[in-house]
Amino acid sequence: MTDQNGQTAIAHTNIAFIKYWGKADLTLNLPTTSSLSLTLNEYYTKTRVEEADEDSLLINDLPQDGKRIHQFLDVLRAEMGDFPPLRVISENKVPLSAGLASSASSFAALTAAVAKFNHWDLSLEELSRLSRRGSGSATRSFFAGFAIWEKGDKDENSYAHALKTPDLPIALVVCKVSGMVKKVSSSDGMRRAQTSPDYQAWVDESAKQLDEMKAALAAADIKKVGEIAEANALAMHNLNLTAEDRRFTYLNQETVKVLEQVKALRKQGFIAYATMDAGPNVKIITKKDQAPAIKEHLAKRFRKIQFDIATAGPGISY
Ligand code: 2P0
Repeated sequence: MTDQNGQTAIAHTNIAFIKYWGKADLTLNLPTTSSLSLTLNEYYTKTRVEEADEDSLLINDLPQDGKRIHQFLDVLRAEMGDFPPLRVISENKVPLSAGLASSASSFAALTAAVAKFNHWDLSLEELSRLSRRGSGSATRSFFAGFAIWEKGDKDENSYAHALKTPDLPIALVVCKVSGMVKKVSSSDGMRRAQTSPDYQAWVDESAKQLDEMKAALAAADIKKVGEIAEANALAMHNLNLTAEDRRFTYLNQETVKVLEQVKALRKQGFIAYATMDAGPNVKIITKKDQAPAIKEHLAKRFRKIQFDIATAGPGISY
């Protein structure tokens, strides 16, 4: 939506099936691995930018410390040319900072809104590249369905693109284990994970898993997609537990109980594979027609956990 004073963009969040968990360059925010994600229909950020006296940030009507946004806007000014101070007004339909990657949709929407506001004529890949400096996972939120963030080795070649796949009846059962704000930021978590003796092995394995994942998606083999995603995620969380520089975990006892049920569901013949991000929530990869039964199975056993069913979502819109 464009009007005389501002510009609005909507970006949906994404869940990585092959994770980004480590940085090769802190300033440019280059990752150690390429990553692959599914954009989700149910969670998104709507961001409006307006000319103002100074850069500021409002999320769901609450004023925020806008330091990270201000720094990112300054990166955009340095890269693309100066523009006036902006008031950033964000409406977030993503549970904040609990491992549902609100920074992905936030920085994607912000990058797109700023670009439109300034009449920059950029491709989705160019927008993706710019958004990386705000948050790595944002690179993948410009595209509908599956996206791959190619790690690259310099500023120019580290961005995401859409991955064409056959029409997959894939769904996620999102288990909101805890709405608590995470104690270890993603950036700090990655830095610590990179001190694990297992880190290089995870990087090497991730490249193989990405190739296998592409093949599984091309074959529309949701079971295989789930198997690879779960192995990649569990290995990522193992890095946190084996960090030399202060081991930690985002997972809690409820997470572990849900993981145990995911295994039980598989024994019953369901397609059900888990992935977790920088928080205790579990996202269960399954087929659309199995998602309601999985949700029901879990809802009976975990009265305090909220469950959602999420499906593939659209790319950026204005
Ligand atoms: C991902 N996560 O691939 C991984 C898996 C969380 C776990 O990307 O430091 O907020 O802003 O580039 O993108 C979350 O990290 O990190 C994330 P920064 P970001 O989705």
